[in-house]
Amino acid sequence: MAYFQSINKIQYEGPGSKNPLAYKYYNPQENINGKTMEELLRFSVAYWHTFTAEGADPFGVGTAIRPWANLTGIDLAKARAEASFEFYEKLDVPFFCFHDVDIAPEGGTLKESNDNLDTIVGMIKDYLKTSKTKLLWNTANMFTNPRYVHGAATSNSADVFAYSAAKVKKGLEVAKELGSPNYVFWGGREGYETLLNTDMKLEQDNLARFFHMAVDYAKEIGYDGQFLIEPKPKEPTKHQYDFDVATGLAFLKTYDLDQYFKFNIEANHATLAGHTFEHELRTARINGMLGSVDANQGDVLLGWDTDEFPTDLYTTTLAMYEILKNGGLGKGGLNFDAKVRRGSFEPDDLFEGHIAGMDSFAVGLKVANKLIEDNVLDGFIENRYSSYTQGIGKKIVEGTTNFHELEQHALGLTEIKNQSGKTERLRALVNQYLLETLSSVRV
Ligand code: XUL
Ligand code: CO
Repeated sequence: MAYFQSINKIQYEGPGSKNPLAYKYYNPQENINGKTMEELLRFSVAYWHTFTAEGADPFGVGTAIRPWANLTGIDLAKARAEASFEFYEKLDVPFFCFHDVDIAPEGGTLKESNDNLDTIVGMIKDYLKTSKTKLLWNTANMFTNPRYVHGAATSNSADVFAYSAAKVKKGLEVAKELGSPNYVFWGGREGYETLLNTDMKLEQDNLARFFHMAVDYAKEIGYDGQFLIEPKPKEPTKHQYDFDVATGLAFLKTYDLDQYFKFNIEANHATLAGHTFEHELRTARINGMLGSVDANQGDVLLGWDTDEFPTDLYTTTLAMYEILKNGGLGKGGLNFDAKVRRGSFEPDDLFEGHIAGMDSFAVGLKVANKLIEDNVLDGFIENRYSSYTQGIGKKIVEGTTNFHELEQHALGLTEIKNQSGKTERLRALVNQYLLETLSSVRV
């Protein structure tokens, strides 16, 4: 059965096209430096926003019109799974991601929930045999059910800790069964509301114990996917322990976990932490910890996670710059952890949202590639730090000097010459590259 009957396979029609259901810039087979756009961008559909969510917000019920809306329970789950593969094929997208509860309803007991999960995982496994679209990552939802009111691995209740362990154990088995290259940990309620009732040290120690047990279990069952931590500073808890990449990295290093994990960086989480998206990507990249990306955008006027489809070309350019400088995303991808607005309730909007996001990242890729090819920023940066390539600077970098020698050097200085950082010139250059790329692809 077709769920999106009026929609044909989305084709690349080029920038001249006015067809809302066509790619204008994302041309999957286009070659960028020896790799196709499809290989470099590794787009993924987030199951929860696209097939499970119904457009509810804290003030109102769902508005979404969905072709599976008349169904309930496991039949609804089966219809969504069926529809999802039709959607991936029509969009021609290589990956998808899910939480356990997105794909199958929770039962009255853990055993019933696992049985429901097995039913849908079995269906997905069959689809994967013939579908070009593969699983990018899966994860366990440990934040929706009331049992997680005080957290999962950081809950004050050892029973909740155990229940959470059982969920991740099952999640790792599913990841192995479906050949998932990554497994994600987003600490949904791993944080606190008030320090007045919180043993922060025990909670963080327990979180680390939980991660070590997950690493051990993956080894035990022979699951070799990449483990990813997804930082977020707040929401739903007031303070989340995985605040941002730097905090996450300190945590991983403190508990000897850094060799087992990388980061899944989400644009809107970066901005909630008071950082730019590219700051988080750069922090992960320079530490060899950039694993995957949740590609969305926030709203500068709103202080919460709005999970919008990414359309800001300046940001997609700077993000793709970091990703290309990282040598790509390896096993990771660009997952659209993004939802259409509540007012965009028609099924077509699901396609148009993804097309907008994919085209925006395709433009970002082209511009970033050109910036790197022409050595625009690297050349400038290299020159800016040239004082470290000779004389006393070289000695600092090589670790062959000390405070005595540096003092002598300073005493001998008659003047210190600084150069302009040229922020405005560089920003204007990025604009120029953006506009030139856009005009050169216009047919
Ligand atoms: C929540 C969020 C999650 C994770 C997966 O803000 O980003 O959907 O991506 O649990
Ligand atoms: Co996310």
